[in-house]
Amino acid sequence: MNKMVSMIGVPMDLGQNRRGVDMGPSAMRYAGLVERLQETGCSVNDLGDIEVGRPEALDVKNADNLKDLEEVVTVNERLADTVKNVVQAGRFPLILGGDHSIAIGTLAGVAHKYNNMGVIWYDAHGDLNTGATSPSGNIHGMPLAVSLGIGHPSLTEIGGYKPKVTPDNIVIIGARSLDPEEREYIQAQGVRVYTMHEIDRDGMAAVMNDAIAFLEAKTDGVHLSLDLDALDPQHAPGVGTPVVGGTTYRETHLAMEMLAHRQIITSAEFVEVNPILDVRNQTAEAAVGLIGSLFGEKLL
Ligand code: NNH
Ligand code: MN
Ligand code: MN
Ligand code: MN
Repeated sequence: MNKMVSMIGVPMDLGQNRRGVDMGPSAMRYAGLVERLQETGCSVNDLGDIEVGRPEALDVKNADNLKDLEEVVTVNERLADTVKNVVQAGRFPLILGGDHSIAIGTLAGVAHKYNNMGVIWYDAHGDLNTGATSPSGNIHGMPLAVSLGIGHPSLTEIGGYKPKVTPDNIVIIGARSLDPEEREYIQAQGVRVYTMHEIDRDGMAAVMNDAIAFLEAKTDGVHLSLDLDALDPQHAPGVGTPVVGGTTYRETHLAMEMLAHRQIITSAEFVEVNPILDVRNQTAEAAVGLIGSLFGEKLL
């Protein structure tokens, strides 16, 4: 694992309805993220936050069932640029959200470096919608589709190229809320999905062994996109779209510890932390603990 970390906050809340997720980056910093990383031997460069327009100041539009498309594009172009520079400098990009629409910019910034970028999408949801299939018009339900080159051109072309990833190089872990067209896409493309069923049945260790072996064999870099709503709301209540029946705190730590052990992650983002909906910053604290495990923090 590359321990030269450049941290980027993205206080984005335009990709979904509920305000508050824009405070995610500060909540994670407040929960001691930098110190935690330093304790695990990382050299941390906090680049601060990407500028995001205030909803009150924006002329909010919903054309093509894509809420706030223009500003989401602008922010993601900025993020893609910043992440690209971090990658080119040989450092590890760690992105703090913000809603999950920021994965569009992160992947745009990271994937140009790799020929076969792998992605682990750790999420209760598939995020495979487009304006045409989305039940909500919220762009945070679309970033994986966009990164696969599907959706509105102003999103898929962010960073100046597409696609960022291919369907055979992604794994989704923790899914339990997939929309009908997301299921169709997954089945048609044969996307590897470990739903909560596989996690319950085989255990997180078996699922992670399988996912890591699969990606290790065919990719030259792996991005971890971790949506805190993958965790059960008992363990991560501070998210905008909680779904019961999620992974536990320990299961998710185990997943991070196995990723640390196998050294396959080359970039990561932790998204959807919403302090307004949280209980005493518990979700941000969980995220910080998980990041510690990802960077090799040991229990003994
Ligand atoms: N699938 C729903 C949608 O597209 C919900 C997405 N919500 C998320 N995704 N939090 O991770 O609107
Ligand atoms: Mn998500
Ligand atoms: Mn590439
Ligand atoms: Mn989600």
